[in-house]
This record gives sequence, C-alpha cells and structure tokens, in this order.
Amino acid sequence: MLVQAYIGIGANLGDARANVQDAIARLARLPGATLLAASSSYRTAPIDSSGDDYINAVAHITTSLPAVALLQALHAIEAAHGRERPYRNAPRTLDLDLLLYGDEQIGSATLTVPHPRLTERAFVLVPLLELAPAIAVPGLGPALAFLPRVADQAIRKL
Ligand code: PH2
Ligand code: MG
Ligand code: MG
Repeated sequence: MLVQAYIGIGANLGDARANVQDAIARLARLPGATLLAASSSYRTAPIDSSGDDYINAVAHITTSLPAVALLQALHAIEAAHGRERPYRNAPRTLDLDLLLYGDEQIGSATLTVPHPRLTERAFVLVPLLELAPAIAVPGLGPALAFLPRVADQAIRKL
C-alpha cells in the first residue's frame, strides 16, 4: 500500500542550505519511497531554539514503508549528516521530522503523527501549504486555518 507522507526538513549548523538540498536528494533515492515534490527553502528565525537562522523546507513523498521504518530511514539520513543531540532543540546539521503519514494519527513512545507542533510553526506550515494548500491535518482540519496564528514568526522564502 502506498501512503502519502510529508517530511519537515530543518538545519541551522554548517552549510544549512546545502544540507537541506542534500536531504531532499537523499529522500529521492530512498528505497521504498518516491519523492513527489519539495517546497522552496525558507530562512526562518529559531523557535524555542538557538544559534543561526534555520533553513526549512518540506518534502512530499509516497512510500510503501511503514511509519516506523520511514522514521528510521529519516534518522539514518540525519546521522549521515553528523546529527548530534547534545540537548533538546540544539542547533543541528539536519532535522527530518515525519509531519504527516497519510491520514493516520499515531501516538507511540517514539513517534507522534501528525507532528505535535505542526500547526504552531510557520517554518512547517508555510512550506507545507506551498505544496498542498488544501491539506487537512488529521484531527485538526485544514492547515490553512492555522496560518494567521503564526503570522508573527519570521520566515522568508529563498
Ligand atoms: N526546529 C526545532 C526547534 N526550532 N526553529 C526553526 N526556525 N526551524 C526549525 O526547524 C526548528 C526550530 C525543533 O526541531
Ligand atoms: Mg524538528
Ligand atoms: Mg526531529
């Protein structure tokens, strides 16, 4: 069965723009997944985080991978970029978050889908809506309705 999924991509350490582009290229090569589209890259101010501005984007894939296997594949791509986790929300070379996995709602010890802060963050909402203006977030409704609430968050399309 093929599931449509959306991946949030973020980086604010090293060559963040290149890291985001490489993550998209790696998603395109991922066994069991097909890259359908990638959003523009955006420069965004850190939210509950520190360091340089982030580069953020969102990728749209279809995949035959179960959600947990997809998450493991995302972690492997992060690891290939030397991702370290010294503390929560530390600056990072690459962060890949599973935002949406079909219309599923998943709450396990290791994975929460839809991503719990998806609707609170312009750096996710804006690129997601670029790809899918009419998308609904399972349990919450149209993503577009949340845009006004993040209007104060600094984000600039590159
Ligand atoms: N990711 C976080 C915390 N804060 N801020 C921005 N601008 N972009 C991010 O990707 C980001 C963040 C946790 O993953
Ligand atoms: Mg994240
Ligand atoms: Mg993450």
